Amino acid sequence: AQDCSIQSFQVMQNFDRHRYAGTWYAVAKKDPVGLFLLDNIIAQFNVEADGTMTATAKGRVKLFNNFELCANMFATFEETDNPAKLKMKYWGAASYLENGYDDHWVIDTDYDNYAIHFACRVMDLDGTCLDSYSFIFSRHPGGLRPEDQKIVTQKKQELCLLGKYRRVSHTGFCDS
Ligand code: AZE
Repeated sequence: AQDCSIQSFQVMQNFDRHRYAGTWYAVAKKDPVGLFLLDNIIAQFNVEADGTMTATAKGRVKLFNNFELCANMFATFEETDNPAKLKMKYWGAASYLENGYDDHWVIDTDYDNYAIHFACRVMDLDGTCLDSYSFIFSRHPGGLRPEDQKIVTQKKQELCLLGKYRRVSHTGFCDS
C-alpha cells in the first residue's frame, strides 16, 4: 500500500531559491477547505538582499455576495531544517483578504519549466493530510510541456492527490 503520511513525501533535493525566483503561472491546483484562489493565479518569487525569499501572488477570488475581485497577496518565507520545506506567512493587500501561516513545500522543479508545490494545513492522527492544497506551476502561461506532464502526474500520485486537481484558467482577469 502507498504511504500517504506527509513526512514520507520526497521534496526537492538541494532546493535553490535563486533559481526558483521569478514568475510562475499556476496551471493546476488542488483546493483546500474553504475560501481559495479560483483562477488567473500568478506567483512571483523573489530573493531579497538579505537572502530571504518573498513572494507576491495574484488570483481571482469570490468574496461574500459573490463579489469577484483580483486578490493581491504578499508572502515572506521562513526556513526550516529542510531547504525545500518553507513556512509561508501571507496576507492580502486589502484587509478583507485572507492571511495565514502555511507550509510551502517544493516537491519538485526543474526551475525552467515546472514546479510542484504542496501545503498541508491539517494533519490527521496517522500522519496523512486532512486539508491540503497544491499548485502545479509552469513558467509558460500556456501550460506544461508534454515531457513535464509525465513527471507531474507521477508526483501527484506520490502526494496521494492524483485526480484531485483542477485546471487553472488564465483569461487575463488579474493583468495590470
Ligand atoms: C502562493 C504563492 C506564493 C505567494 C502566496 C500564495 C498563496 C496565496 C493564497 C491566497 C489566498 C487568498 C484568499 C483570499 C480571499 C502559494 C500562491 C501568498 C493561499 C483566499
